Amino acid sequence: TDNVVGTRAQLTAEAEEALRSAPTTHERLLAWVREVAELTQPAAIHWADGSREEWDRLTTELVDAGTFVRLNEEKFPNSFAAFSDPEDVARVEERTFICSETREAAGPTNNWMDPAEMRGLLTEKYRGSMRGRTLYVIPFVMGSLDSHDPKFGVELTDSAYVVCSMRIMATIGQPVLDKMTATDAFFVEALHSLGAPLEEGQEDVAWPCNPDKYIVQFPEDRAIWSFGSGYGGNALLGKKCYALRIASAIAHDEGWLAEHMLILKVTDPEGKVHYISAAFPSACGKTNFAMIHPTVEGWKAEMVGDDIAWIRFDDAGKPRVVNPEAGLFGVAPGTGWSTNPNAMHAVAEGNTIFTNVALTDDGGVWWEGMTEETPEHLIDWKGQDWTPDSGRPAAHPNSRFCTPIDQVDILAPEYHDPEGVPLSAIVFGGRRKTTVPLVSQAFDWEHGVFQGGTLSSETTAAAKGQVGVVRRDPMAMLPFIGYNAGDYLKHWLSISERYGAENMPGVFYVNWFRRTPDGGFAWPGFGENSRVVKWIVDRLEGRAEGRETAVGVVPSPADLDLTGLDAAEEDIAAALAVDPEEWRRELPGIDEWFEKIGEHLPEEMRRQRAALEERLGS
Ligand code: GTP
Ligand code: SPV
Ligand code: MN
Repeated sequence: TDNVVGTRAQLTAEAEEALRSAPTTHERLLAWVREVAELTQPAAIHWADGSREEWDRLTTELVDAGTFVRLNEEKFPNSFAAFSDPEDVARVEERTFICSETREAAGPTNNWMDPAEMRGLLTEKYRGSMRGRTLYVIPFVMGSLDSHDPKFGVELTDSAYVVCSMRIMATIGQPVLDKMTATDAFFVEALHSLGAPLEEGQEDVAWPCNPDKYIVQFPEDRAIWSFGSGYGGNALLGKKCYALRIASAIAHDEGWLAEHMLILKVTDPEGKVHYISAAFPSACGKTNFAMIHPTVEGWKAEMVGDDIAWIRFDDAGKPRVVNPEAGLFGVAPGTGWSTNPNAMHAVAEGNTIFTNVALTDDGGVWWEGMTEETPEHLIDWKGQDWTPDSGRPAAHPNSRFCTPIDQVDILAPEYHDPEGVPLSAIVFGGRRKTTVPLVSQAFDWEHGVFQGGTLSSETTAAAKGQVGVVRRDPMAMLPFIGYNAGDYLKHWLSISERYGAENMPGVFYVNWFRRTPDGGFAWPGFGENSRVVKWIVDRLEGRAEGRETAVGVVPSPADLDLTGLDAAEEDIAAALAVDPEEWRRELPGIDEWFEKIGEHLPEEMRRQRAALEERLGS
């Protein structure tokens, strides 16, 4: 490969030996590892086999290094807490780049730099960046290794925390490498360095990173270069970088969809099964919805995925969806025994890495919303003593649990099906205090693409930057589209032409976050969202009513099963309201968004916008 340019330096004897005795004969991989090692100058190279022994060794090393705190074995077996640099706590969108050949291909919503220029710039950053550290080679596959077309990747990283986290989030190690080698498979090159070389005798810090961060995707080359951050989607490169940004570019070329969606299996009281995907922006309720504990009688929910969905179409044009991940990287705050017991059970099984939560005095973890009662004393995520009157959160708002998916009691067995599950409906959703009703059904596919393409949501702590600002977030993919956003909307529209309108899933749009005048949530959310799920499935089955509004078909309170719901009638009415006046005030925001997309905006989107205005009247 010619991906890393510049002068070569010698490897350490240990690194040379690791290359000589490599557990693969995959030539491109061997050449690339050598090239990266010569550039980054690690003290050693380690081929991750994904074994339990390797996990035990690395977690012990991380405890010794001060990166991990081993939790109380009785409460959280084989589990650890990590605390990041306070400047490295979330995705960094302003430092994320789509380096396609042309600026136009990246489009107006992505940061762009000429790929050759970026490679040149980053090559200098990577030069010597792994000195004193180990270069870990992590072969991984997104989705099943038994898929007809396994999507391989190899992450090269100098972070043992990343190796341990990737072991939870993806299928990694020797079996993956063996299949890659035997089939001489293509793999996505995913290079990651903390950018914190250790000089001779220099003492390490608990969370090495670099203030100068780059999260770079080269969509044409299907390559990822990440530098400077050790956190979440910036560093676990199989997740957002590969399974969304790179995969969305692959999906565009191959005629499928790589989306920021959970996958939920719903069984109705007659035993009929539907699979539903839902796209909500970061920290807007995907994991919670995926693990919903239904309150409505006779309905059963199971989880297939909580963050990413790959939707392909079979020979008959029917959509089938897989979750390419093997773990959950879930928002801790707000996840508790009352709101999400399924998640709590999963993490309580152990084998979990917590990052930026608070520590309890008995060696456990705590975060806001975990329990009804607040502990009297904690060590907060910054390592400070904390009491309920400290006046600051104990856990960082983007603190996370990283847990194997098979610890979820309600994991649907079909999660393991390499070709996925049939898809009945797509749900879009955002976090809006006003305007957007609890649920609406799109009139047709094109209207659904308009709903998704103009989705709006208040920003959250999942990305660095201001929180609570309303922004357009098409299909909840704004930070994850690996190419031009206008072409992305065109691609969505083309799916129906390509596979047949009759094969398209139903499209719905939800908002769990509408407020009442007193500032509270109009809808109780969480398990009560099952009432909305019931309405969605009943609409698909042609057995629920709704009224046509300007923004889609919306249930009246009488159309929802509200049996046993503890909520005031006026709050429910407020959650379901469609106020044409409020919606007319949305139009300038939509226009601004379309302006931003520019020339590549499909004409159909303008037609939909005009039709909405007409339905709203004046
Ligand atoms: P990412 O993993 O960052 O993509 O986030 P996510 O979309 O998986 O969001 P998650 O389910 O973790 O929820 C984020 C926050 O929203 C948590 O604090 C939840 O407690 C809260 N939340 C989730 N569902 C609901 C709901 O139905 N109502 C209300 N009021 N809050 C919710
Ligand atoms: C998100 O921000 O949507 C996440 C967290 O799921 S991260 O993996 O860091 O992107
Ligand atoms: Mn999540």
